[in-house]
Amino acid sequence: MDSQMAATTDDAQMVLKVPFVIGVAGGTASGKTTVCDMIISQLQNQRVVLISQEAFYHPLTAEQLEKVHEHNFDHPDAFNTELLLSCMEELKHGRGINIPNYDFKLHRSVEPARVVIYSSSLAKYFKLMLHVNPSDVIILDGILILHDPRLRDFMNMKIFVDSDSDVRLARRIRRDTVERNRNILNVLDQYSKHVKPGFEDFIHPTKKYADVIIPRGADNDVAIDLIVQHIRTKLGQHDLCKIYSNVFVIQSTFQI
Ligand code: UZR
Repeated sequence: MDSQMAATTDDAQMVLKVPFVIGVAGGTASGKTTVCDMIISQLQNQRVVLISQEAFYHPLTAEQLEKVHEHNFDHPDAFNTELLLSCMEELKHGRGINIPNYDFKLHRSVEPARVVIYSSSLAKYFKLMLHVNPSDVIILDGILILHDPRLRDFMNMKIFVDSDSDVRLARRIRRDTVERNRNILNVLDQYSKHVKPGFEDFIHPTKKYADVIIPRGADNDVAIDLIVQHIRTKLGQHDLCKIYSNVFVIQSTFQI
C-alpha cells in the first residue's frame, strides 16, 4: 500500500479533491461502456476509475439458477444498490473499496485473476472481489444507474446514452450469442419478457434526470468532446477541493 501513496501528508492534514462522479445510463447495448472508454481515453493525467453497476447484481441462488431464463435482470431489485451506495460513500471519503467480480455466464461473483486483499469494513460482504482505489473521476455505468435518487445525489454529471432500439437489439443478439454463448431463442424470449419492458418501465424514465443526452451513443464524437471539456474545467476548479483530516490519496488503478 505504501508504494501507492501519491501525495504527501502535511502533518495530520492533506488536500484531497472530492471525486467528480459521472453516471452513465442507457438501455442495453446502447454503447454506455464505449462512451465511458472514450471519455477515459481523453482524460489523461487524471486518476479515473470505471465502476459498472453490473458488479452489484445480486448473485442468483441455486433455485433461481435453475430458472435463469425467468429471472428479471432488468428490474431495480436485481441490484444490491445498498452496497453500491456504501461503496460510493467510502470512495467519496478517499477510501479504497472492494467490489464483486460478477460473471455473466455464471450469474454470480467469481474469483478474479488476482485478488488484492484490503482490510475494509466492506470486505466482509465478499470473498471474491476487485479492489478499487480512490480517484479524481469516478464513472458509474449501468442500465439503472440513474434510478435511485440517493445514487444520483453522488453524481456531478448524469449522462443518458440514447441509441435506436433496433440497433440495440441487434447488438444485444450479437453480444449474447457470440460473446456469452447463448441460444438466440432464449435471448429473444428474455428480450421481450424482461429487457424491453424493463427499458420502458424503469430505464427510459430516468432519461429525465440526465444533464446530457447522447444521441447515437459512441458514434457521437462531438458530444463526447464536450463532456470531456466540461469535466476538465470542473476538475480545475478550486471549489472541488476540500480539506480532510488523516486521509491518504492512493493512486488510482483498477486492480484485478
Ligand atoms: P448491458 N444480464 C444478463 O444477461 N445476465 C446476467 O447475469 C446479468 C445481466 C443482462 C440483463 C440486462 N438482462 O439487460 C443487461 N437480461 O445484462 C445489462 N436479460 O447489461 O447494459 O451491458 O447491456
